Amino acid sequence: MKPLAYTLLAAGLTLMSAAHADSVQVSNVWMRATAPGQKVAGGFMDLTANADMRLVGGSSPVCGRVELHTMRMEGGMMVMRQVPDIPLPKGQTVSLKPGGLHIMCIDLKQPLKPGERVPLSLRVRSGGGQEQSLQLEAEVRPAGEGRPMQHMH
Ligand SMILES: [Cu+2]
Repeated sequence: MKPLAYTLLAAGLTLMSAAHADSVQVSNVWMRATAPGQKVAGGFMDLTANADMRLVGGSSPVCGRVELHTMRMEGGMMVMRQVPDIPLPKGQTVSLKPGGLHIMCIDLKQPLKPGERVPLSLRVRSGGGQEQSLQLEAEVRPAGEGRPMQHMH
């Protein structure tokens, strides 16, 4: 029995150390389709980190740069601001969604059409300062989808 028990224990430790590496699970990644001539597109997703981490930036081949934005009501108007990073607290799902935190693809090189898939790379930083990049694919969805509500209080 003993050798088997040791083997299982060793395997368990290996799994634990692998699971302990800081990582972020990303799901439901989409970008809003654009009208001709539109130069920016919002991007949205759900992120769940297994340690305290931060989303610090990103890039995509379809646009010049990717910014992190927040949107909220200020004085009765929706105001959008760039933020340096988006905290991803351990074990909590952070949703980037219309009307709230989002990423913004700026200087679009082409219109985004519904149904297309767009490569998107995001940079995340661990508490210790190590950065890693996540290679994702965003689905382009029709512009009307997920439109923020007009009357938020
Ligand atoms: Cu924005």
